[in-house]
Amino acid sequence: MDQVSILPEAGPNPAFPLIPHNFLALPQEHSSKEASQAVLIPVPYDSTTSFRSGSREGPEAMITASYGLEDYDFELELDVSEIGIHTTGAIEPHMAGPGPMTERIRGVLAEYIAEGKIVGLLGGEHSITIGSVQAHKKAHPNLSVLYLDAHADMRDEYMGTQFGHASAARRAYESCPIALAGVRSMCKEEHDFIRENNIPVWYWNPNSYESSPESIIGSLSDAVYVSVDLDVLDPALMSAVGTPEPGGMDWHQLVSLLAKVAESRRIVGFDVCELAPADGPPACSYTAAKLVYKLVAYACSNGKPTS
Ligand SMILES: [Mn+2]
Repeated sequence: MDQVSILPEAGPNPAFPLIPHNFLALPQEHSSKEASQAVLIPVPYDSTTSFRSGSREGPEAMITASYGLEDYDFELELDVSEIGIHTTGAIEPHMAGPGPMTERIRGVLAEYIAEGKIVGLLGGEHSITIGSVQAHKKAHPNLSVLYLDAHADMRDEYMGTQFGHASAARRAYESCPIALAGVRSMCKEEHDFIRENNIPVWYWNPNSYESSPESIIGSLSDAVYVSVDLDVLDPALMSAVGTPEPGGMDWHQLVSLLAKVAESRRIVGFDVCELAPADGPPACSYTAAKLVYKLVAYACSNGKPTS
C-alpha cells in the first residue's frame, strides 16, 4: 500500500516529468489542435514499395528524433514550438490497396485543411502524396506542386496500380501544375511524357545543379504544396530510403531552395516521405525530422527572419 502512495497523481506533475509523445515533444499549450497552426499526420504506409520496404517505420522515427531538435531556429529567428504543432494519431493503412488508401488520406486531411491548418504528412511511401494533393487542391484552386525526388514518379501505371509510389507525380500533375527538382533517374515513358507536356524539371546532374532555382520557382503558382521524397538527398547523408540514387542534393541545397520558395510563394501543405529508418544510421531520422521542422517554419513564416 505504501508503494501506491508514491505514484504521481493524474495530470502534469513536475516531480514526474513525462515526455509528450508528439513532434518536438511539445507541451499541451503548444500542441493541442486548437493552439496549433500546423498539423502533422503520420502515415505509416508502404504497401506498394517495389525495392526495399520499411517506410512504414518512418513517421515514428521522425517523431522520436524530433525530441532532440532545438525549438529555436536561429536562421529564421523563430521559436518553432510557438507556431503550435499538433501531431495526430496515425492514419491506419487501407489494405484494399493504394486507391482506397488515397481516398482515406484525402478524407482525413479535408477536415484539418478546412480549419485553416497547415497540414504536413509524415510518410510512409510516396503514394500518400496523391490524396494529399487532391485534398489541398480542393481548398486552394490555384495550387501547384513542387516535387522533390530522385525519380520522376511519372509512370501512368506500375505493377498493376495507378496509385502507387511510381505514379505519384503523374497523378498529382492531373490535379494541378507540377515542377520537379533533384531528378536523376527515370524510364523512357516518363522522359517522353515530361518533354511532350513541357513539365518543368530541374535535373540533378553536373550540368545543371549549379544553375539557379528561379525558373523552377517561377513556374509555381502562389499556393505551393511541397512533396519531398528523401531520396532527393544524396545517399551519403540519406541512405535510409527504399531506392537510394547516387549524386543527390546536399542539405543546404535542399533547404535553401525551400527558403527561396517561401520568400515568394505560400507553402500551404507538404509531405516528407520514404524514410526507412532500418536502412540507415540514426542521423537519417534526425535529418528527416529537421526537414519537417524547416517546412513547418517556412510554411508559417516567409522564409526570412521575423525581426
Ligand atoms: Mn524517389
